[in-house]
Amino acid sequence: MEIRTIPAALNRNFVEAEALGEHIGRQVRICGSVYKLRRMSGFAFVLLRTGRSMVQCVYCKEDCAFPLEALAEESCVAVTADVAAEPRSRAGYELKIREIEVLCTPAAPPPVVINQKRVDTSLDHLLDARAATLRNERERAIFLVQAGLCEGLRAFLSRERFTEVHTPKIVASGAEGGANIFHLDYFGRAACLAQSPQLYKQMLVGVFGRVYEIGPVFRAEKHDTSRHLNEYTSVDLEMGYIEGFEELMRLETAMLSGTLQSVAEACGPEISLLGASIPQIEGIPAVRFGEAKAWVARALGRGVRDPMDLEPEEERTLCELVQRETGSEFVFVTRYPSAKRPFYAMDDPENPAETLSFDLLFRGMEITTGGQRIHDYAQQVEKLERRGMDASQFADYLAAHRCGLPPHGGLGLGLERLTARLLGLENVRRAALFPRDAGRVTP
Ligand code: AMO
Repeated sequence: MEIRTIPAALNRNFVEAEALGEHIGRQVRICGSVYKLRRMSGFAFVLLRTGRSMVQCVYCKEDCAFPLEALAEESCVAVTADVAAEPRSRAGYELKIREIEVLCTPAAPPPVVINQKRVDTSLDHLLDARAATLRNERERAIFLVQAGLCEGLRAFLSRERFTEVHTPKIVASGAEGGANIFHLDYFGRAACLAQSPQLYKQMLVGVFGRVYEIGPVFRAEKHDTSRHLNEYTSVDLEMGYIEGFEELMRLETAMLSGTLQSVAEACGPEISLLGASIPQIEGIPAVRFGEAKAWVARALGRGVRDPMDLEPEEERTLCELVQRETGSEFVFVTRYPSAKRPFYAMDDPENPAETLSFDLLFRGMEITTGGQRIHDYAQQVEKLERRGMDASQFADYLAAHRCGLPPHGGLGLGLERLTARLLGLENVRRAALFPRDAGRVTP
């Protein structure tokens, strides 16, 4: 029997596109997909799509034995090329193709043209043909920026000593109430898909002090809107030993400030390709819910409607007013009515009709909900009972309170909404790789 040791080394024979500048004057092998073939007189440009970049190569019949006619767009290839200094090119070098090895030829061309500036089709078709349309440079850039956001968030939270956790998505009951719960038959028992990691992240505050999770959550939204998905990625955090809910708003301000700065640095080419502007955050203004409602009603020239929540139009108007007044594209709305917030929200002891909570709006839309939670066992049981809820249904959650929990709070931020607002995408579906809505479970 032969036993082999696999070394912990990544000595690949291919040069990464991002490192090509270090190879000027040498011959390299590079792999990627043929994004675009542009035939000129006497030569051709072969644009390769690699993991994160587009690499332009030059093909001349005299230098390369491979017949260009045999090369189809979207073929996966390994190219051997000379890296030559070229001051006229933006990269500062040019790749002269010497050999092309085709690793896979597509069985058919993409169902829609993907190698133009934009994919010229309807939103539905864009989403139906995702395997192809995500290959478009702009569509892909959205998700490179989204990955950059997650990287920035993780770096910030890990620096602030938050522990990353992974909580179950198959759960026994809803954490957020409301009608938008997906019910499941779990081997004959009733279960559902997690609406949020809320109850678990609170339980884990008793263990780790500070936790975060970036993961999928599920909401059975029946309405077809441009801001709701049925499965979205929630950036959740929970922090113990807070001295008030404003500490959470400061934390979110610092987190977004640091994350957007790191995204601007890491994703410069994608951001400019998408024509997005990344705000610099030094501080975020905050207004009280009641005052925001009145301000918006005045601006819209009507009375206050739905005194419990902000309507989408009101969120847009409020953002415009705040931006005009302060220059900020973000605004915190604080102290939402207790009647509108879930059972775990801490009411203001001075005014129990209000919660010690907030939403964060960005460019006209809510992207975050957060607040302080009830940490005292008797108080939490009392609030559940006051709402006519059965405390025994929450025994596992309440076990954490029973064992003692520090004063704590946290927030949940919708990753797709943040991405969409940041990149100026009208529909949140554009910021989900494979969105789930009432009419869509494929691809
Ligand atoms: P909430 O239910 O307000 O709060 O959700 C938090 C954030 O998640 C995003 N969001 C959605 N994004 C896309 N599609 C949806 N259907 C959808 N629903 C919500 C929004 C929203 O601001 N447990 C609390 C958070 C907390 O207090 O920690 C919660 O889930 O951006």
